Amino acid sequence: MAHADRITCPVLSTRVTTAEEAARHVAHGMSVGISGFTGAGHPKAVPGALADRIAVAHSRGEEFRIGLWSGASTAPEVDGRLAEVHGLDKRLPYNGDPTLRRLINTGEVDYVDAHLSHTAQQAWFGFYGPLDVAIVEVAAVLPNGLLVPGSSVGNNKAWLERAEKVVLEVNHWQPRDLEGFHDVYYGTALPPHRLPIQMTHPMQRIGDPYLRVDPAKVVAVVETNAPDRNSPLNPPDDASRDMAGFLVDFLRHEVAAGRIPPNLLPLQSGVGNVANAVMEGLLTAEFTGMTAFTEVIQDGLLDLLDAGKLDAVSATSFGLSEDGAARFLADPGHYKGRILLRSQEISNHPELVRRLGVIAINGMIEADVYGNVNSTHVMGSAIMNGIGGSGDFARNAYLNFFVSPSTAKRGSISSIVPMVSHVDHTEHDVHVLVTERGLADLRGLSPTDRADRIIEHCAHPDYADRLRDYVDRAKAARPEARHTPHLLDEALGWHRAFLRDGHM
Ligand code: 0RQ
Repeated sequence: MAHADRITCPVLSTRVTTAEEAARHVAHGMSVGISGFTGAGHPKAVPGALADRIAVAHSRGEEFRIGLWSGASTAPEVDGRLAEVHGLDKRLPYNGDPTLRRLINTGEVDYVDAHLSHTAQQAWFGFYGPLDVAIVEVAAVLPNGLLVPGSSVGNNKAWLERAEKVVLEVNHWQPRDLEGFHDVYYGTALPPHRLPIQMTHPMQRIGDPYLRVDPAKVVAVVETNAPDRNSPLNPPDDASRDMAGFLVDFLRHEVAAGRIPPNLLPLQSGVGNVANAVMEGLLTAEFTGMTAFTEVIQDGLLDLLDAGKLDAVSATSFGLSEDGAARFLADPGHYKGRILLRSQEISNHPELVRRLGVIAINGMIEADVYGNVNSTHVMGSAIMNGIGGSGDFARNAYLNFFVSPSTAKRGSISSIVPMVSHVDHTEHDVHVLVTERGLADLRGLSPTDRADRIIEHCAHPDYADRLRDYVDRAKAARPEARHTPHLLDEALGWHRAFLRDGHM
């Protein structure tokens, strides 16, 4: 792991040290900004060394907990380790780690679940208080001190700018050829000095290929050679394939109706198996010349690039399986010029999502009969992951889809309910719902027409009659209040029943 080829800046090469030494710059009560997005580009060594320090401090009866800010989800060696040692008191803006989820849900860790496009701006203007240390993974440090980013950009620009002290991890696993894959926008400013973002195509470059850092702030440079998390993707099951089929047919229908062009509009898809199944569906569909303006590059997007169906993709991060990563690492040059990684404030920017006319596809936990969507909470109170980028894209998309199996927990929960137990996307933000039962196009419909369509096309047959009965009785109960009919005593009764009896 000779650092000569990766750390060529004379000033910063004098700061090379161990993860243990670097972790000493973090103390109890500090806020720490780390790189990382969906298991890609997180620091691999310093968080573990920090967790060890925290465990030792706790064993001596000393307090040691920090606030942790990231791009999005990280990996077990970051969130998992720091949660295991009870080293976190605050976390933002997204978490997908099960150990940390438990601590958030028991109230040990304060969690600020925020739109991913908002965090950089909110941190920059001090909404979260000061940022003490940034720990950022990069692929290389150039002679002039510029940084070649790694497999995600996330909030790295903001953390490098805002933090008092900076720790860099230079990961030899990240391909050196990543240089040229990034586009980091340095044009953000405080209103009224903010200018329109000059982008009219997903692949337009508007920034620099490098991250900047003030060398005077860099207190440690740590070398690593460790892979991204590369979580496995299950092959799509029948339900995912059915949902993908409905969605692709609907796109076909929209093209035929002249509402979207034959090469579609830039695609955004959430992470997970349904999203990947949709990409698989597009692989065998007739569309060519597609583009993606999205957050995360999963294997399905690589497949579409390889098949020549997708021209290019703009994102903030990779989120590949082991196979996908191996394919990319075998020949990064094959993808150069067709993949651009940007800061998440740009990859998810509402101004750009609206301008480009994005088609957004995201998962949900539940929807109600009127089209409100809950993406984050189980039974109203327990957080699953977070809103992530779904709100950035859904509200501003030209066309959006929310997808989910019609039931959860082996049929004991209906994903279509009388009233959602938490709202992330209001009825106004939701265009199309898809389950394995069918697809409900809600555009232009009144609430009661939406209810008819959702129950008919998306609800599971075990629950559909009861949903219809709910709406009918709600209409009858208050003839003067039939716009969005509800029975307030019953609206959350299905959730109550599940908590009481284990079945809706
Ligand atoms: O729990 O694993 O314990 O069984 O939720 O559900 O069906 O596997 O679906 O992995 O696609 O996740 C909304 C959570 C869906 C995800 C959500 C339980 C279910 C299972 C997962 P178990 P599935 P997915 C860009 C976009 C918000 C962020 C976002 C998400 C688990 O899509 O986090 O969109 N979205 N980001 O059993 C109780 C219900 C349930 C339920 C599912 N109705 N009640 N539990 N589950 N429905 C990416 C980023 O932002 C980074």
